Amino acid sequence: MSAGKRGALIIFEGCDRSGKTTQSRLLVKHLKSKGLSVLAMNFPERSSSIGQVINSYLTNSKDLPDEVIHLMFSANRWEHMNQVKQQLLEGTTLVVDRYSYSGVAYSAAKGLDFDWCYAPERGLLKPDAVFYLRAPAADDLANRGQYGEERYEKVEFQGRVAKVFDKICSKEASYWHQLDASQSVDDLHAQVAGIAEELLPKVANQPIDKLS
Ligand code: Z5A
Ligand code: MG
Repeated sequence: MSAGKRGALIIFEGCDRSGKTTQSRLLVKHLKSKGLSVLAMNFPERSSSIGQVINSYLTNSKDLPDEVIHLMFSANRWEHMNQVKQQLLEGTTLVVDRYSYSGVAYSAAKGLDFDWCYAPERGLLKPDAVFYLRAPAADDLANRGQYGEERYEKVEFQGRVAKVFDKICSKEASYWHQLDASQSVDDLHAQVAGIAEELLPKVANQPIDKLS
């Protein structure tokens, strides 16, 4: 990539088992095969000290008030933002498995106020594209591998999470791409790859924006 051109910040969002990890890995592989500089990331990033607390919470070995775990998920993104910005400016595209929208969707689904949930996300880097893998019905994904092992993986709760994602998707329609998660892995990947390939040259000379 020539000097001064930045990479893109690409996010995968959606309910549990919607295929985010599968699709983000495929996209990284695809972009690498085109000779592009690309890195995978995921949130929560469980290796930091904050990430380890989040991991204990998710695996049900630790309990925390809803507000506290919400702010920890957000802090986990903030602690990585300088590194993310640096990588983008160096021309590396980042493909990120979950971001601020998961933070808002899961906490608002528990009953916390939507605007309160969004507030600590403001100022984080704004994605260039969000791929929202959306299941047509809340129980469509319940028969996929390992469903139900972590704290939030219950059909009724996932339905509420999906409603919050839908609300954000309609508000942020300019850079959100809603895709039907019940399609085959290959069909989804073809759509994602097509959109990402168009996106990269478009954003290369644009400033990096912040969530507002
Ligand atoms: N959380 C939060 O509360 N606040 C925050 O700020 C953030 C997260 C960032 C852990 O996240 C939890 O943290 C999560 C939200 C909360 N809730 N829970 N529980 P995580 O990202 O670590 O969750 P995960 O364990 O990676 O699972 P996942 O993300 O739910 O799954 P996925 O990545 O979307 O799906 P997958 O692993 O790619 O696929 C799941 C299975 O389906 C697997 O067997 C695949 O082979 C299969 N699959 C994938 N695609 C397809 C298609 N197209 N057809 C059929 N089968 C498929
Ligand atoms: Mg995943």
